[in-house]
Amino acid sequence: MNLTKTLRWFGENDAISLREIAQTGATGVVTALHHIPNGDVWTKEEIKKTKENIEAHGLTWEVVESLPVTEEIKKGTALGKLHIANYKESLKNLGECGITTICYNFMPVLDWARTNLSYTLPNGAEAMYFGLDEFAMFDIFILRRPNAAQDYSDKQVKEAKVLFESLNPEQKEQIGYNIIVKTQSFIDGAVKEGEKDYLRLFNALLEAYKDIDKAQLRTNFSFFLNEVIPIAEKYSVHMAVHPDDPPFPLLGLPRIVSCDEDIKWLYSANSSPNHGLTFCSGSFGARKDNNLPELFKKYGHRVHFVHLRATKTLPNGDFFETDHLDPNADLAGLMKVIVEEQIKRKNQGREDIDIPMRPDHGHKILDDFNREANPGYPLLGRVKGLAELSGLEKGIKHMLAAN
Ligand code: DNO
Repeated sequence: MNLTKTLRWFGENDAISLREIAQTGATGVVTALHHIPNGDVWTKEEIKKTKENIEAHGLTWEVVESLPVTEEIKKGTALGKLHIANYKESLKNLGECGITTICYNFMPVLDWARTNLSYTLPNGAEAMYFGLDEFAMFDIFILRRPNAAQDYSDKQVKEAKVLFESLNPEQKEQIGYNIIVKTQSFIDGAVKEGEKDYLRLFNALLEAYKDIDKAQLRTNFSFFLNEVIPIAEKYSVHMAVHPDDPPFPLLGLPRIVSCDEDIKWLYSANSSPNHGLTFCSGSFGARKDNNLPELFKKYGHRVHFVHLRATKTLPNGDFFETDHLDPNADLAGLMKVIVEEQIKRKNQGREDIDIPMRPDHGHKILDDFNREANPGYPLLGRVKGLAELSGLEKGIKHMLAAN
């Protein structure tokens, strides 16, 4: 009984190779067919090529992250229906190729968001940071989203203005580019690398959601689930939705996978065990009312994939990605509950005991400063996280005599 250790790999364009991943202690890889445009079918031929490549390195393709849900599906348009048909085809093909855990998200336009990708920690390592004032500044003064100021308090608008006026043009450009392009393009987001007019394009993408509130987004999500989950059941595939990161609304967009009440809704929207959650501790953990061990205790029976990462929230509400085992984040408490869930599954005779997990993100440390990596995915920082979390799991299992 072990959590299946994985690392994320971004395909042949990733500066980190499968040969290196094979040496880290991970036995599995989390990846996607990044070369296939969002909404198109993943053919068996393409799936097999990637699978064989991974297996040639002694690894297994454990999880797809992500099989992208297009903006059209999230908006519930006619083209979205065609994309859903393609999605089902991809699920069938993946299931038939033996790849049965699928991570995806239902966040409109913007997947994860950070305002600073290289926040220096006291020991010289770099982490990623989300600043509320910086984000407000981006929204109101850089993006200039119509009526954006209405979403913030007067104090926040004032502070955002002061911040904006203190930055030079390059810094302003950088922050917009990071939020819209740099953190999104490598995960197949809506705006691609090389897009010159990204501010305008991004505003247009946001504008398309002006009539979609939380209730409507939930309706569109339910529709998607009721279409794809029967296919997941038929091909023994587990769908695992990723929570919102950060877990609160941004840019006037609704967010629907952020907290206890959302997960409750999510599970009730479709009751199949093939429909569940990617439990991302870093995403849920950035909100004070989310108690990680409690949430897992409640909803762990339908968790199909685990992302382990710790965040530290500052008094002003900003947060940054701290050490995986930072005592403030209680990942030890969470790991204990995960192990208990494994024991439960074993006693129930379930087959999905070795839940796949990956250390989510990592600090930039040591030799990471000398090589390329996507934001959040430097090799050594993640390997350190993987080693720490694996030791934690082993120690807890030893104490509980659970093997
Ligand atoms: C960022 C990731 C997310 C995640 C997607 C899953 O590093 O955690 O982009 O992969 O939300 O669909």
